[in-house]
Amino acid sequence: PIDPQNIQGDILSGLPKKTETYIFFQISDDVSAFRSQLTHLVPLVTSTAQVLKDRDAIANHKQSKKPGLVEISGLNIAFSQSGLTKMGLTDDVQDAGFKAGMLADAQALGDAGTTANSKFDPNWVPAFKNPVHGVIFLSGDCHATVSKRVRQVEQIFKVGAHDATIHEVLRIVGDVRPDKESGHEHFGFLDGISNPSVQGFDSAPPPGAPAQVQPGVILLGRDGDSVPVGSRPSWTLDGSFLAFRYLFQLVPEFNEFLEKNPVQLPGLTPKEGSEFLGARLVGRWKSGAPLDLAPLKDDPALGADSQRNNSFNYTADSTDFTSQTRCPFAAHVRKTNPRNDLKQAFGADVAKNRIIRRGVQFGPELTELEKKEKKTQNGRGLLFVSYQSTLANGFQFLQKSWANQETFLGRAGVTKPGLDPIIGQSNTDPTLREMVGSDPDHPTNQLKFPQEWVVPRGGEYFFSPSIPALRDTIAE
Ligand code: N7H
Repeated sequence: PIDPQNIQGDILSGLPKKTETYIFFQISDDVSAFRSQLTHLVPLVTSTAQVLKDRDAIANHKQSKKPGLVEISGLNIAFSQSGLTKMGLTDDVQDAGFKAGMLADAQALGDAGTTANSKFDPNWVPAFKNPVHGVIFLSGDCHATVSKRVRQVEQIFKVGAHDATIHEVLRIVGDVRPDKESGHEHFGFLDGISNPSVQGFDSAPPPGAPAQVQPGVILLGRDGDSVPVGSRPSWTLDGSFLAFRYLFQLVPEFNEFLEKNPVQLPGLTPKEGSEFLGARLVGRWKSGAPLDLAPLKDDPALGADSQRNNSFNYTADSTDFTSQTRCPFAAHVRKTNPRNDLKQAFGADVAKNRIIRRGVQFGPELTELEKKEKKTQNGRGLLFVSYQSTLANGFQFLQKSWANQETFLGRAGVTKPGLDPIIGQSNTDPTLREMVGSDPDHPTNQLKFPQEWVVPRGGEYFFSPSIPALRDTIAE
């Protein structure tokens, strides 16, 4: 059975956070000093068991109606293949994507870039174009709490001293958005609603919601892992691959597109038509209410109700599989989790392609100038994190085989639903950025996108080891 003491807290529960600092680092050449100092970090690594306790404390505090937030902090650590290799951990974890790293995958992911001497160079920030050995991320209720934790980490690895054992290559601070926008990503949509419920850990999902997945879809070495149990190195048990993406969002530009292209239905004002278009692109309204259950009008009570807001399967009526009346086939949430569509089309189960999404927003709220000029002036977006036991079934598959494929998931009458309007991308043919189905009354009308609104600027594939593996195998 799964022991919550052994698993890093972000994977199955998600570190509770208002803010989160990511420290991307390289390990110095004094690898043995690094590995011995790591023994001091291990006790600070937040387990799943600790997160469950922290969540109880947060719930009790809320009930007590005391002001402010409970002081809570969390810390997790993950390594890339180059980091494991640097430490001499060269046994084969059996994941081709992880071993090659994200930089080698950038072109295949569709990231924009240039090619010189047949070498692809993505438009990424420099830090991710060089080896990043690992990431330590620290979460908390406020910046002061996280800063205290950051200082502990810096002391452990002697950051700033001549014999520092880590060299920080990039630090990114993510912040949950303020007030009413809390939990909403920068385009304004409630996020973090649909994550797979894991057998042996989560309680049963509400009726109508997707079935539980086997733990091995997320955790290596558990039932449901696509690599036969027992054939990966034993220290990888209960670890998970962490795909990190540094995604910038062009919010005023996205808003302007919605403004200029409202869905025209009788009775809708232009403003309502624009909101409707946004919902058609995402598959949910800003409140979180899914189009499959609320096809014509937002239903904020539905969006906020965790017992109902994920209880759909694109099977609302028997004809729905071939109809886009309720939800476009290309809508972001339908592309990245087609739920029952896969069974209808191929008799296939979507379970092995589920990912657990964590991550947090970064960057400031829109300024008045940005609103007025409809042009991004400040970097903002999503620090995307997903967990899966096989990258080729999880993040890589969702991005390459679903979001970026205009033919997915074609069906009667609609052979090319188009790209995922939010994250779909093509670096070979930019004119591919289009979809059909945005207008429920004219489901074959094409809608062309003048640009991308989500711009990847880097990332890496990491491995988040179990706590016993950190203690007994990686630290020494
Ligand atoms: Fe997506 N968005 O605001 O439009 N995403 N996403 N995502 N996403 C989801 O259902 C968004 C990205 C998935 O189970 C919601 O929890 C943005 C990447 C998956 O029904 C919203 C960005 C990948 C789901 C957004 C972004 C995914 C999902 C609805 C980038 C993987 C669950 C909330 C800046 C390759 C689908 C919810 C399901 C949901 C948005 C990135 C995947 C609002 C802005 C890179 C699997």
